Amino acid sequence: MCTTGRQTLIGQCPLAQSVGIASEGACVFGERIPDGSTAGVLLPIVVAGGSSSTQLALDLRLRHPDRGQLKVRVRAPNGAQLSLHDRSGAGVPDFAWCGTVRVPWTGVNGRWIVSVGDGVAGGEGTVEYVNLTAR
Ligand SMILES: [Ca+2]
Repeated sequence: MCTTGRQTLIGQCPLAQSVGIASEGACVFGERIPDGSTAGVLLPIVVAGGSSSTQLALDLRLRHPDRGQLKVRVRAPNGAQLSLHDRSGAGVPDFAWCGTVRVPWTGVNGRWIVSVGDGVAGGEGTVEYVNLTAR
């Protein structure tokens, strides 16, 4: 479940439904992705309840006319960077990730940052939804 503003979403991620969610992540709706900015938009999410976890569930939905302009990264609390998407799929609209992110260490609590960069001027989009929880 994810609550923000006046909206509550439940069961948006089929994978998340199959496991107990130990903690709430965070979610945003309609957050603009800066056009022509490789730094992009940073979405900090504090993960709790995962002191013995090596995996997280990530549910990310982007609306954009061309996913080939987008880079999606996740930065762990320890500074490690994971690349989830790097400008593949030119001309294909939108991008979604709903699945497991595995890390080579134990304990996933702390402040994570999901970042979405659109380094190509022209064509802009929004982050429709993001949620990151320990599994
Ligand atoms: Ca663009």
